[in-house]
Amino acid sequence: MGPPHVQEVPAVTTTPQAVRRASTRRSTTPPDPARGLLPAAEPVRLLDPAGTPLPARADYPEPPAAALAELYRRMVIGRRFDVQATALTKQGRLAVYPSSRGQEACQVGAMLALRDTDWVFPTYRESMALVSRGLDPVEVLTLLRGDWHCGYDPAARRTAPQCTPLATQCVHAAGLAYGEAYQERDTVALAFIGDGATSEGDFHEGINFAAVFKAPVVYFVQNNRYAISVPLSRQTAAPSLAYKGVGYGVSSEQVDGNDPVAVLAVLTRAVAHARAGNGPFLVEAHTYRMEPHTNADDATRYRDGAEVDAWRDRDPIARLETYLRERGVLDEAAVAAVAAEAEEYAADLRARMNAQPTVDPLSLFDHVYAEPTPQLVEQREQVRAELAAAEQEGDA
Ligand SMILES: Cc1ncc(C[n+]2csc(CCOP(=O)(O)OP(=O)(O)O)c2C)c(N)n1
Ligand SMILES: [Mg+2]
Repeated sequence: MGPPHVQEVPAVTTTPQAVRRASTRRSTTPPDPARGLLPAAEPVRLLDPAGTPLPARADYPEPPAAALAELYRRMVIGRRFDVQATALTKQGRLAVYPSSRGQEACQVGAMLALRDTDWVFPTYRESMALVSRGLDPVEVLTLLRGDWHCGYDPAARRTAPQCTPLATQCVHAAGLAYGEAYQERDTVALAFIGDGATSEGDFHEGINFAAVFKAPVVYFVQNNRYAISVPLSRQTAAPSLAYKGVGYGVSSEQVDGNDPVAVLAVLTRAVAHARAGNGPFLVEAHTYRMEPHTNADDATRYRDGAEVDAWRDRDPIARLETYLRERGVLDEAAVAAVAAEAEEYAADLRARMNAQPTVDPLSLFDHVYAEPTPQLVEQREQVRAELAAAEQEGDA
């Protein structure tokens, strides 16, 4: 018996032509429409969890040593930034901070795979990625400090505001990328998205639009295994989130998100695919957020310490450091220099965040409507009068 897709020849078809037709049917395997779209069965990995290199792969060449050294440097600084930002929430300097500790390979790898002229569409989780892109950390934290604007100039930095409404950035990225391609510029847009947010309609609408119109977008799913307290097993029955691309005709891959070398290699290929005009690419990185969802969350209520400890053993920075020391790319002095640079970075951030921001309370009413409503005009006047009275009291 042939494979199930080969049709049986009906008994009545005995003419030579029919026999020829039947034999042609037998020898032709129908083309697989999902060929080239499916992710690897196992996440791509170039280093094992201890930092030992795995056999080289022709499909994902290892990035040059200089790029890996820079990846290491930015990951160390990125983690120090993250620790500092978390401390600032405890000191009342930040309203809220969603940490991405443990996800450094994804945060930094994504930025290194892009050109400065490419666009980034981040979520609230991507502060580390943005500072690693070279944005001023005080500007990046402005929104989380409670200001009404995102702190940096999105057009100048080619970085959209950090998005809190889940998955909306997927649609924005598709539109921006389509517009850039339409104007014959080879810009790529990279949209970050979490595992939970791939259940949102905007993810599906964005990726479908990008696929149909061949918009150069890389959808980068950081699967950190939780959407606040909802574990992946309650989120999806898909074999891997990367499979969500295949149904839309989008090339997809999955990667070990705690293997910095593999993350950079896979994203480099994904970005090249999009830039070459082949349409979007979906990458799922398997990773883990080591900290609670934000400083306002208590993660011990929904996951146990043993799980967190198991992921601590897969630390992406230690993994890359071991590998680069082994290869002679890093030595004791280089590691110490990077650590010192990270401390200086944190000290500067601390000093600037501890300075009292000058905020005009009346700016709360700006940019709400082009024409303020009568209620807003009245409320603004109330606040103005209260501020004036408080100032007079202070003077008296
Ligand atoms: C449209 C929308 N629904 C719900 C929320 C509330 N919310 C904020 S973060 C979050 C979990 C998202 O999880 P995931 O996509 O896995 O990203 P992660 O926070 O793990 O990076 C939820 C449900 C929201 N911000 N926007
Ligand atoms: Mg998540």
